[in-house]
Amino acid sequence: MLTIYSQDHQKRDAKSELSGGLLVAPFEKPSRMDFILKRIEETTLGDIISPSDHGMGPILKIHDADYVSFLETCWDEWLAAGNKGEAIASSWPARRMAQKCPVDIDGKLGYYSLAAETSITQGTWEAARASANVALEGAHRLMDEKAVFSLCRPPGHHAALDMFGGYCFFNNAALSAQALLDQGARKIAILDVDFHHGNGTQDIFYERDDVLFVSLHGRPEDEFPHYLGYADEIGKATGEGFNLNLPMPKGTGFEAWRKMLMQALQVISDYSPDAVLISLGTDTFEEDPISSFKLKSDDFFTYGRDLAQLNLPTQFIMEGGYAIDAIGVNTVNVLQGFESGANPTCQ
Ligand code: SP5
Ligand code: ZN
Repeated sequence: MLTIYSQDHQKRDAKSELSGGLLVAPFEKPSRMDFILKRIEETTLGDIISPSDHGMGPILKIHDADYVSFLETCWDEWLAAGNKGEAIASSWPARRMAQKCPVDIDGKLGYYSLAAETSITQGTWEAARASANVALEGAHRLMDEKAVFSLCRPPGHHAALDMFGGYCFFNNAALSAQALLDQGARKIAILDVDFHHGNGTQDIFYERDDVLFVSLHGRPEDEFPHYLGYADEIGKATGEGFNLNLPMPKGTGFEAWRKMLMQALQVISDYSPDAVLISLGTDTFEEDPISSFKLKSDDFFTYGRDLAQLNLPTQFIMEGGYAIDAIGVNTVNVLQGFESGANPTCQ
């Protein structure tokens, strides 16, 4: 399988994440990529290529232009205001307050964010742009390849039209889905297997029927992003019936998770899309430090093989996964499982 990767992700190297009342070293860190790359090389999964620059056009089809400008200038504005640490939101336009973007940088940070754990730092913009290019290059390559792996960092599925958070800035899966439609696809399915609900992806396509969004995740009663991901969110207007949430309780193991996956695969298959995008977070792993499902390393191979049953052009887009020692094996197991299912004779 072809991998698309840019080392510019390293420019996102935040020092602080608000967690448990402390500023800790972020879970979403550059070395995640090193472990995945090492495993790709060990297993000779396939070539690794760099993306070309796809420009701002595709990004502005998904994200609000003022939000994009905010991401580009946030760090400079934060420094110009005399701040010493990383840019972190500390107040929000909550219920019954005006939903107007202020001029002040503290006001803007709250306006354009959905969580405080994600700081904006020098280099975040460049890394987010590179990650978007990795996704967009994958969409482009999917014309010739049956399956591609966009090794995106920073991740994307929490990012919405005009909000960052959950370690995400641009919604890489949404960018790719739109690019595939613009290349001539009629319908795209996005299957989000990250432990967390893909609130950004859901929101972006909530009123559309040309992108089906299906998500398996920790239920919002228990887990981040807390305020979206319920089973009764089924889409709206033209999009009604094209959003499926499959929330699961803490402690969910592979048997129960795989049953939900089978349900997801049936719904995707019935939709008969031209391609499927997998928002691939491997934070469902039993040892993940911020999640509560119980998948084991071998389970990732098994479900990768299950995904091949769809028999569709497939783009894997990297999302979360924070158990650093196992992230390489778990992630590449999905890809190898997929290949074993796609080519059952060449195991
Ligand atoms: C892409 C992705 O996986 N983003 C996840 C962002 C989660 N951020 C908030 C996590 C809060 C977790 N608190 C867990 C406490 C465990 N003891
Ligand atoms: Zn996640």
